[in-house]
Amino acid sequence: MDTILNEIAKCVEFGKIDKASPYPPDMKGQEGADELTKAAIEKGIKPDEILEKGLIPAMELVGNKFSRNEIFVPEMLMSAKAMGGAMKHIKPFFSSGEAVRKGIFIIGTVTGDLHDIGKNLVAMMVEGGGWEVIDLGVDVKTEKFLEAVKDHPGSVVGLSALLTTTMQSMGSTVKDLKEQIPELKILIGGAPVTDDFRKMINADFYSPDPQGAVEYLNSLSN
Ligand code: B1M
Repeated sequence: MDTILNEIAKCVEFGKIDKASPYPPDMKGQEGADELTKAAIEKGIKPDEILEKGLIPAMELVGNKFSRNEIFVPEMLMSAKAMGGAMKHIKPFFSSGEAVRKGIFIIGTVTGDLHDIGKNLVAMMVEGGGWEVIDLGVDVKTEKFLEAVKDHPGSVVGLSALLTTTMQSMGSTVKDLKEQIPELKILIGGAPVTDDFRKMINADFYSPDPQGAVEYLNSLSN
């Protein structure tokens, strides 16, 4: 059983989505995360086990390599896509309650900001870390975050901003959300954002990269 989980983990680590995918070149023609996950489920391996022993450790490896600048955005996107290939077989078990997630993470790019590449990476890594992710997209108004949090009590919010101008809306979103739901945990990130800025706007945590976001969320779920 461990062999197939190791193979799934390897596919995610190196971005092998499915058999048809030519990437990475040295795995061309081999089955990918998609086929192997389907096979693992057919063999009776529990979706939780595939997630915990295959996908999560692989995404952790990817996140750490990215933080150490050993891999870059394109490689990380391929890993996230491979994870997506595996997750499509696992997701139905979450809805049926057979598999459990660590919590709910609501993420969006703040009002006025259309940049979503970094936000999408964070969303995919957090999902790979075992969380349910609700992605509200770009240019998200405070009201939309508020509505989502009210629909999902106990969730954690993530805000991304890429423009110095939209850092202002990040500040007002944090202020408004905290006024309405003081206990809400808010994580922020994005190229111009810093930990000093986080302190200034009273958000709970700043992460410069997706792996830091996953680690923060996991610290909340423990
Ligand atoms: Co824009 N843009 N852009 N742009 N753009 C920047 C950000 C800019 C620095 C370029 C420049 O001038 N050198 C500049 C901002 C300057 C400033 O604010 N001081 C800029 C500008 C000015 C603009 C426009 C105003 C240009 C114009 O129209 N005149 C305009 C604004 C549109 C708007 O948002 N309202 C604009 C538009 C665009 C495009 C639409 C063309 C496109 C976005 C496409 C898309 O996202 N779908 C775009 C792009 C691609 C960029 C650059 C080139 C790349 C951004 C990116 O995706 N980086 C960027 C210049 C640059 O960075 N070289 C630039 C890769 C991504 C993986 O990194 O998003 O930082 P990043 O995410 C990282 C971390 O920050 C972190 O994790 C990720 C992985 O490590 N992270 C989080 C991100 N969110 C997080 C959340 C977390 C935790 C970590 O927790 C919740």
